[in-house]
Amino acid sequence: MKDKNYFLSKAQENYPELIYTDITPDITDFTAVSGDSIILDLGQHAVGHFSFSFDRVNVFVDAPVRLSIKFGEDMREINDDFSQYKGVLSETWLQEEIINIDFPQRVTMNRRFACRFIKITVEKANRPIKLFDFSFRASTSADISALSPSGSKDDLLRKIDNVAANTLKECMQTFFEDGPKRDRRLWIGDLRLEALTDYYTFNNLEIVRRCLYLFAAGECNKLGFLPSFVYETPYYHSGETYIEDYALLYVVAVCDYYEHSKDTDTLNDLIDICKSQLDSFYATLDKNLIATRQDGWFAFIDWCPGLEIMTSLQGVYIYTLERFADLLKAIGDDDFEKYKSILLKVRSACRKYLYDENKKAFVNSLDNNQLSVHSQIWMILGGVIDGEKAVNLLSECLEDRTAKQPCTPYMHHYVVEAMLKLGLNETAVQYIKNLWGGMVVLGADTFWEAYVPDDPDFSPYNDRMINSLCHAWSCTPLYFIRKYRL
Ligand code: RAM
Repeated sequence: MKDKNYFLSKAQENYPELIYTDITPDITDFTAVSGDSIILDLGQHAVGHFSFSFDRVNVFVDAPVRLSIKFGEDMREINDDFSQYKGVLSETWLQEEIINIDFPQRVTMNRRFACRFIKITVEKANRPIKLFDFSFRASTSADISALSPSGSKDDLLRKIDNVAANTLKECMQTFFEDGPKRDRRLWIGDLRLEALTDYYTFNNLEIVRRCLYLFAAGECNKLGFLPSFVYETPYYHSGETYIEDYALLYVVAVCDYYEHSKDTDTLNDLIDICKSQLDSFYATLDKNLIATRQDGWFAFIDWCPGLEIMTSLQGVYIYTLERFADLLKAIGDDDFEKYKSILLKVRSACRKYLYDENKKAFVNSLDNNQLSVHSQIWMILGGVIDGEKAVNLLSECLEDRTAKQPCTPYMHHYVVEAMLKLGLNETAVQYIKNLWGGMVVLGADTFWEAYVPDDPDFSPYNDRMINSLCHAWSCTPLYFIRKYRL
């Protein structure tokens, strides 16, 4: 019987092994009095536990010593004043600890941190103290020895490839985390992109299977959709948020996995869940086969303020239908005809109801007549429009300053995918160089959760300090570079 316990036991069978590395920062010791501070540089982004030794200098310590220890994914974060934080997510994600140490000892901090830089400030020491033997025990389930060179002849693309591989490596722990600083959980949208990139880097299929099974064990909502995230640590907990586009992308992640691995056992375990996600979505369509808003309903698409998402969501649906129908055909499943025929009907409904002939774009009342890059991209990816018409639409909307533009590398991923689908390889290369290359030029060791070149302070959460600077969904340029040999 394939129930929650079965799926959780399969997830457990695929528990990946963590690989540990001890990193020693550039500075070996630090003699200090109250008010002194020091910044350690690990020389790379790392996820793990920090430890150091503490002793007196001459006179015994006299009283407990108080340190504040701040972890920054970059130097900007180290210099930020966390007391000024005004974002919408909890400030407890900001990585700063106050610790009191009673007497000379080796200190290993309990909590896991994601950082490249560590700033230690001596808040109070009654006598001079010495801190030394700094060490950071980093973990990942990515086997770096499995990584082949990028193969690109282009210097910047090779750098981008390298930063992307680091990003994925850092997010690969005992499951695919969205960000090792925040939210440290498994989201479907991130999983799909991490898995794709994993196939071209570490090829750790265990972790992909584990994550697919963790969602299979999730509690569906009233509409029948999988949760958009699950927690894995310290015990399994199915998330409370339901995102329809993510539920669909779960199906795509299964298709990607099967295409890459040809693992029929896992596919057989998950195929009914895939069908149920598409059937649940079908139930939300109106008589014209266009999706309708539901109670307790949420679609993500991108963190773009004020973005209307109905057309994009419909595009994600057709994109998923197409991938799933192809999969069913490949494995000889009798339901192939059913999904294929829905696909064709829904696609023509989109042409009829979502496209504006005058504006020559997918602009409609369902989205309050908003023009967005997102809608155009998802209609292209859904095969609603193609050829020269699609090529023109794509370049016009990207240049149109009145159109809503993508805000996250997650959405930029799908822009690049659309370009490559239309055969615009050179345009895709330029786009990757501008976007991900822009972060490289700004010194990124890993790719950021959000990046808007004209607005360096952009945050989906109303404060840049909480942004994750090593974010799973940003690792995909590597996938494009390697798959398409850019
Ligand atoms: C944020 C995270 C995560 C993403 C969701 C929708 O909380 O960045 O990666 O999948 O949004």
